[in-house]
Amino acid sequence: MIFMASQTPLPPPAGPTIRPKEDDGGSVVAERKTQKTKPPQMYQVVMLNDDYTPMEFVVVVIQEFFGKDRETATQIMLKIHLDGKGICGVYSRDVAATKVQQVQEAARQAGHPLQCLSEPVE
Ligand code: TYC
Repeated sequence: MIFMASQTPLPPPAGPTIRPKEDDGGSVVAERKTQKTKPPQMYQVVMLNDDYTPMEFVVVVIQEFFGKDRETATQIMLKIHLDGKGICGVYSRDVAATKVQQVQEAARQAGHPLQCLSEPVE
């Protein structure tokens, strides 16, 4: 059976920590401990299509809050328009939550029903 990687492989575990330890005979013994820290869970901000928010508004929001240039923002907007949803960016949990709030507030102020959410990356 062939398994496909669904995300970037984890970095190799950090090298062992070698800590000198006194044994009963007074000699020094090196003790190995493999580091177990995992990279943090990342979150993707997903924007949803609707029938009312103007395309131009979505493009500007993607440029402003997700740091995309106009061409990239337009491609993302069109993908959302055609597929129903699309990923605007991937961030740590708190940053993703802030992006969602910023988009929701901008949409609310402009009177558009634009929706977005954040979800853990696979
Ligand atoms: N479907 C909208 C329209 O035709 C445009 C749109 C694109 C709205 C992306 C929301 O996330 C969205 N005006």
